[in-house]
Amino acid sequence: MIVTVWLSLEYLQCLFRRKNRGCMGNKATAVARFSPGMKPKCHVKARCEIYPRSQIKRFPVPDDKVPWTTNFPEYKPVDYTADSILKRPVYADPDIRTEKDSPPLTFNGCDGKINRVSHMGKYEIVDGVPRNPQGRTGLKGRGQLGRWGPNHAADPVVTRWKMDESGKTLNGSDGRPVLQFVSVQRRDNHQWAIPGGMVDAGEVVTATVRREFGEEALNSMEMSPEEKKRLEKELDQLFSTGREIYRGYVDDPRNTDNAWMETVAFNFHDEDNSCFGKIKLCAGDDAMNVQWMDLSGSLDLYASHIDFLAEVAKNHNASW
Ligand code: RP5
Repeated sequence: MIVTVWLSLEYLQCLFRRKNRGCMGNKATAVARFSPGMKPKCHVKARCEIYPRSQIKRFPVPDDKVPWTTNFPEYKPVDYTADSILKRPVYADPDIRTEKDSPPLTFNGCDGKINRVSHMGKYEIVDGVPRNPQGRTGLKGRGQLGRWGPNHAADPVVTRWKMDESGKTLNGSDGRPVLQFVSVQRRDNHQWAIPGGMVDAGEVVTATVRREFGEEALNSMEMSPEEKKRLEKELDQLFSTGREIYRGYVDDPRNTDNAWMETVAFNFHDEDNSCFGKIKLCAGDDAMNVQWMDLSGSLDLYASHIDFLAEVAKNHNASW
């Protein structure tokens, strides 16, 4: 189902709660939602041995000990929150375990403009802090993540068919046509990824995908006001239709027992290359490179981004 405007689930939840209405912004206006059936798998990258951008070693968690329901008496997760997070940048929560006089956070709800609702349903609060709904990670605290509980992101999967110079679609070894997507190389770990990013407080996810694509794949932050205006028009066309392909937990290496990434991923597909043909890719912000990359099951991408692409390939009956 192609949708033109989304009203996010979390926005509805906030509306029904009749409080903290600014939580997801007020801009979305109509309901039309695709419900993907994709479920997250058992997290693997969220148990990576060395925590990103640190020397911290996670407590090893074997596959069968990931669920909180499995008894694991020897479990002693390392406690780690990066100094940069403890310094309280705008997007970071207070350290609620030590700053006892800080105002309580509204878990499983909306805290002013901050959305603390999980796409995965209600999460547990244990010893005053949220518990990762996908299970143990070998590390407690927030690591590199600013929020306790869900840290919300949005991911634009921008696709086109791979064509030769005459405009003929090219097939892969399985005989199916090859799709390409806009991929960025992350500055922090040099891994290729979908150009997604964090949802700002009060922002709707449809605005986040557009903003992040502009910043990371088109370098909009470095543009003059005139160039930005022109780009806005092109992006209007580009992002006017899309399909939600995933909503939920991300197997991100930054996840901890108490803080984790969640996303809403959308596919924006340009069937005849009429939109993207006009737009020049240029890496910006957190991205060091950008390129059209062939979709394939053998790609090694950041977090669980490969799973989103598998869904896109399936939807378009593309080579995989
Ligand atoms: C992933 O991290 C999400 O899928 C999204 O692509 C990304 C957002 O984090 P930053 O790129 O802003 O670090 O979990």
